[in-house]
Amino acid sequence: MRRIVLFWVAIGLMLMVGACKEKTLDDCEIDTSLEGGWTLMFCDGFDGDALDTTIWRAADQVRHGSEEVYYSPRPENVTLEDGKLILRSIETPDADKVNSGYMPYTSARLETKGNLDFTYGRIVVSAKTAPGAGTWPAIWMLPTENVYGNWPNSGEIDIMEYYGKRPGRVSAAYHVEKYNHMNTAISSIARTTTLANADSTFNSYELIWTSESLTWRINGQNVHFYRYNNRLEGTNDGYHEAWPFDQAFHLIINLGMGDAGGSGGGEIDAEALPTTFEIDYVKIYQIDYETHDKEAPSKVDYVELSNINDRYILWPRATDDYGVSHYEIVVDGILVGTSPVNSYLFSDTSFHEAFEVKVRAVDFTGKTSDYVLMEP
Ligand SMILES: [Ca+2]
Ligand SMILES: [Ca+2]
Repeated sequence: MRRIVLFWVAIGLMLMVGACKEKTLDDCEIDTSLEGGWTLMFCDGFDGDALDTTIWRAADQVRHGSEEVYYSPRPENVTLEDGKLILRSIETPDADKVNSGYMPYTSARLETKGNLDFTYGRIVVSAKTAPGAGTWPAIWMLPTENVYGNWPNSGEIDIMEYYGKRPGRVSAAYHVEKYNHMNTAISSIARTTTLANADSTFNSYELIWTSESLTWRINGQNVHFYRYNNRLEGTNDGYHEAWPFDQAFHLIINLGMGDAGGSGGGEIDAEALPTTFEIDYVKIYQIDYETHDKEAPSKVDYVELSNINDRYILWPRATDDYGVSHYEIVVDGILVGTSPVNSYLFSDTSFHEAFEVKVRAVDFTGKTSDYVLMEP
């Protein structure tokens, strides 16, 4: 897990504030920790003169799906203005139309892949979406390594998507192997929230990503929730078919345009251009376990063999003061595997012959519960 700990920044800011008391707080000085042990791990208030390219990589001459834009790192498309990150979609200048592969519009797409990859955390983004038919601004996350296979098997988390063709609403969603828009009703993986001022003012879009669940919030109100269900999932490929969210992910912020034939922005209203997707700040918190976590996890109530798959065992979740990292599965005294969720899929049924199969919970500081034996 990569951590960019900003304690030295906090100390520097405190000194700066002390030196010039008139200064108003900038975004990264506000709410530097949240209840529940959440500590600011990364913050960008976009207050400087130039985008921090050690974190944000701007796509260059890249098209995404059937969108009608090329993403560009040019200042016309991505810039900082008045403490805001501005992604701007414009009609492609005539000078750029010499290339036969040009798209009618250019826009911007930023990602943190390779620079800011993390597992679990609380991501808060203050954003104003881009008005105009055809816009498709999004704040989302993809896995940095496709450990469980290509999309959607390794997962996708959409913190916020907006469609200019239907203003006044925003959407939050997840995509995994078992549940995605190709095999599942979109209404069960995505939640749409009415937000009349989405494209006229800044709203707070938040994802609370723990080892157990995803919770989406807008302006502090829960709008969507997802977690692994060990009675329904994990029996075919293992837990990752429904919960691939135990790996490092990175952030993507882009202003998509068009995709008229697909599920995206739809037909573009050229009269609405240029249009901007604006970000006031991005904050990422993680729990400071070493400081806060004091208790070992509870032991699980029981461990049982599934009655639908004889390679699959399951148990109720353990509880912990700051969260369970994973479970350890031990067969006749040998650690055979770990699982971030409350089930485990064996590769074969030889464990049926074992003297004992037992499971214990481990928290993020390494404290462990007592073992519980699988019921005979
Ligand atoms: Ca700002
Ligand atoms: Ca604990």
